[in-house]
Amino acid sequence: MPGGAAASGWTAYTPLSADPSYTSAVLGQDLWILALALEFASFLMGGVNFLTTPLTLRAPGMTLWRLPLLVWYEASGSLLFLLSVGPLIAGAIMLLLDRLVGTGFYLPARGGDPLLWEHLFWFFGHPEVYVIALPGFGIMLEIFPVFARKPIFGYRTIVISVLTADSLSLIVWAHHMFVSGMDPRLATPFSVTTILISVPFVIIVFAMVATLWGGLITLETPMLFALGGLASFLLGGVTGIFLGSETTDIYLHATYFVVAHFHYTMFPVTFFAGFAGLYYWYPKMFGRMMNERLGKIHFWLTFVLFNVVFIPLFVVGLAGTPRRVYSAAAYPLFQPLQHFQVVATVAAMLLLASQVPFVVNFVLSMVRGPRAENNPWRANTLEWTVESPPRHGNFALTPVVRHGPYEYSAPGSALDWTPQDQALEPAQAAGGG
Ligand SMILES: [Cu+2]
Repeated sequence: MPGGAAASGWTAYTPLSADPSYTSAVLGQDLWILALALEFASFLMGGVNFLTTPLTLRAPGMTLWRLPLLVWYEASGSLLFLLSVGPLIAGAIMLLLDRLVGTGFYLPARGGDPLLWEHLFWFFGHPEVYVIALPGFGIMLEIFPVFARKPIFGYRTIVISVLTADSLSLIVWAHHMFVSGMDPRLATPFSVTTILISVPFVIIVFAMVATLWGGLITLETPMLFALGGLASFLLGGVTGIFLGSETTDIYLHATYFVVAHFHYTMFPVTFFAGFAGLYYWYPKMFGRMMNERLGKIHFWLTFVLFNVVFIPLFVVGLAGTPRRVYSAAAYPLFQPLQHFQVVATVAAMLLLASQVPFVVNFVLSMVRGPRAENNPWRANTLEWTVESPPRHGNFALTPVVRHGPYEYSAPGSALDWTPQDQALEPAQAAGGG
């Protein structure tokens, strides 16, 4: 029975991962590839669920243009996953066939092309970044209007922008391959599409800032995390332009600059937006409020330490420090930059430690937190019209939706919010208040 762990890195680049002389005896590599194919096939089924539910099971009156933006962003992320994951699953099966059956999709000796795997991998890999990011953006888009007490700026534009980003993200993948050895003439069109894709994201960020502009902003913990996520993501977006342009990428590609850029895009949309969502919906999930003081301590430590970890990595990357160093022999060359690495390393450990206030807050608030009202943030979306936590089946009666989710501070109304299942007429809203 052959043994051994998978040993071709997280990208499993061919020809190494397909080469029988190197890995034919490594069962772990076969299992790794099989697990990849199965895992993504199961994600696919989850994605179908996230897409079909908002398309087929909306409440009466909930037109597509009245959907909360989180739902739009979840659905468009799922759609993108659906469109991009097929080639990866097929590519993984082809890789297994090369290893086990003796086909030659990726092996030059058998007439194959190792770059094919990189194309299939990144045709999925770039959209996948958005599949991860879009729900995080959706959370921020839910939170900003609530804590600025303003309608969202440019609802339809925000939706159209995300669908545009979805489409464009299917034709940018080779920006991960500028130094792979592909035909350099191919780099230019992929640079152009990559720079183009920043346009819909700039529009989305503009809409977020315009929503905040002039609002009655309050800085509760969910809002702090959403704002911190937006601010950090900007740095990730801007540095992406350097990497999307093939001329600068050739220098930066194999350096720590990419590590820093990647974390400035992914950390904000997963951690900052994820925490924003947890703090925001915690009262609905558990019927109790989290502690604001601990939440704020958690936010500021996370925000400051995150930047202390990753800003130094931009510096060492610009200076040329390679990522993926396999031999200690390369390190003396970069000795003068070591203090940046030390700062980043210590900050990374402190960043982990600074999650303790969150864990304490999350667990203790379940038993000790003050009881949450149905709608502690005075939000419009339907989940806030039911008890906290919701009963089985969520709604006693199916709600009828009467307007969009972000109608805050409507002129002439006494309250500055109107839940989606209540009519918007100012007189009626004033009477109800
Ligand atoms: Cu990409």
